[in-house]
Amino acid sequence: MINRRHFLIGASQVGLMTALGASLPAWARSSADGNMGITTLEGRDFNLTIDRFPVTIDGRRGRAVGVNGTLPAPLLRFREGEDVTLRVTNRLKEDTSIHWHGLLLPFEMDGVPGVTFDGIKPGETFTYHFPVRQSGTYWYHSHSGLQEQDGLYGPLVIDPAGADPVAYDREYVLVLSDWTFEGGDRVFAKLKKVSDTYNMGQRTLGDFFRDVSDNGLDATLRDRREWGEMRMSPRDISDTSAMTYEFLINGHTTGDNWNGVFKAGEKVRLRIINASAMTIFNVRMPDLPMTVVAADGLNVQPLETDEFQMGVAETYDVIIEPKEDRAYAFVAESIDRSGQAVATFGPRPGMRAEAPALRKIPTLTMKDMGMDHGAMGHGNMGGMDHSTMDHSQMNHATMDHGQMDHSTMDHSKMGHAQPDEGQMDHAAMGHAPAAKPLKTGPGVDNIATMPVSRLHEPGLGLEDVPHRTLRYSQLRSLDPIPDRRQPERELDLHLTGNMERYMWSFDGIKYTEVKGPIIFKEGERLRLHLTNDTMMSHPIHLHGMFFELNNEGGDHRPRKHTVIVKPGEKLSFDVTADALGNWAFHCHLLYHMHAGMMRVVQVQPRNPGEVDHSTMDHSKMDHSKMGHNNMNHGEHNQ
Ligand SMILES: [Cu+2]
Repeated sequence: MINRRHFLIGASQVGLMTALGASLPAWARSSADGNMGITTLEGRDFNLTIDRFPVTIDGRRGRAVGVNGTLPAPLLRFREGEDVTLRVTNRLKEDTSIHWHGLLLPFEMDGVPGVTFDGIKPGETFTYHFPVRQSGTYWYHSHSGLQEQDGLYGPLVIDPAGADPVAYDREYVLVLSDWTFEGGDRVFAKLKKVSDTYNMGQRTLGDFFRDVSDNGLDATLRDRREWGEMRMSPRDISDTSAMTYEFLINGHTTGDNWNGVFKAGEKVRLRIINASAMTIFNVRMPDLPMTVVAADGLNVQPLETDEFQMGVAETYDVIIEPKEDRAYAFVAESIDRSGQAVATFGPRPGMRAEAPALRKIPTLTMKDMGMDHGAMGHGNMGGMDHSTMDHSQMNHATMDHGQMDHSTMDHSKMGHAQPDEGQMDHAAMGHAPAAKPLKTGPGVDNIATMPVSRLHEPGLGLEDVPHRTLRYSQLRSLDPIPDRRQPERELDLHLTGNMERYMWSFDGIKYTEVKGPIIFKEGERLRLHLTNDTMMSHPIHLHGMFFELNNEGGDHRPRKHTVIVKPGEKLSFDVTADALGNWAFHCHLLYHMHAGMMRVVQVQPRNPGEVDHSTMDHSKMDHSKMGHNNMNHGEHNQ
């Protein structure tokens, strides 16, 4: 297959507009003029300067923190197999950093202050230098404070060393983001004070009467009562919204109308990056099917769809083939439907596609609390008849699962080796997920009592749209996964929070109060189970290593760096600990990470003389001697 990208980029108007854009002052480049292409830097050697600069967003002036004076930061283009050097100079009055999202590199180059290096001090230049070992669509962003919200993010594309299995005539990079004139620090402070500050979708009296007419008075009252007991708003889908955000495509609002051109009949590759701080987007192009060809940078078996949900930090590459002489809208709608960004693809520059109306706000149900009665029959409690259970008698607050602090247990000493065929039965080992020592408390307002797999569902709120939607269960890696071993060890992690107090954590313990990293052993094959006890979707990201999402895809499971865990969902992924060092592992909703939904994974070298635990008899182990009995989980929750 012939890759004509280089020829076309050079000859096309996109290249011309990018060149024009480069001669404009920074504030003009970032918005409102030359709304095509994106500033691009290509090669092996890069100089990036981080500073504050003025931007114009939808005609309004603001100040951004970013790279080389552009919003988003310039597109960096590497080639697989080359070594790259990036000198990053900090002109801010505060520390900064750049993390290369999704890249496989030595951990010292990963750019996470306090985890992999000290950060970049004001006035200092830090030199990143690493070999490029992969290809695809990625991005980069600050890992310091809330700078990512204020504009420090940019796209990163790596061209493959050999032939690209994806054929296309032309390509565009689309960076989706959320911008606030308030600034990240102020937004976070407001959320801490009043967590539903930006909730635009509170239930109304009109909704109540509509529910009564649809579902009857009894059902409506019961539903309301259950929600009331949980003290949550069923429309709390996102804790930020268009109340503070302008949604952007390549730095442009719908009004700014970013433009991409095509010739009818061309195959156009769109490299879509969700570089938001907080916004999960629904992406669609009305009247134009999209063929997904890559997810999180890696090729997948081509899959045609009409809409997909993108977690913060996920990337998707799609091929579109517009055939008509007309403008097409590219729509990125926020998950809570409070706003959207629309760009135009057309045969001529300057066209404007009609922006579709915002769709109805989706409403959460009990399923999103991990309490889906309807799905229980085929959940992991198959056969139980819940219809006769009196749910009202359950007191979640008193469900004390013991005083064990699971997060500090060293499973590596417990010899969970030799699982068979990936079907390890935790219940039989006394490690039943239901016995997870989590309980509600100040930092944990809910525990999913019946988490279910939701990989076969589209993103939240897309269940009833009248067209095809992408589900994680459909994704298949183009190449077989490189490590086909069964996991030697399994870990459980709960995504927890208290929405009213804006506390976010793993296993009820926020990052600043965690004792030590999660230990992986070099070369080890692990399975991580994630259970979402909260009512929100969390895009969970592991640095430094791709993981295989367990979606029944066998040797073609998709390999990802970020996965959305839906409310009330339990999912798992396998990972090979092949990258030594410290790696951040966190929710990619910026304020959730900032509030504490983060851990460090430490991949430790294997000791040559280490005992083979696989032959240990687990039944003789006395857990009471492990010293976990005196730990008070509640204390960690402050
Ligand atoms: Cu989160």
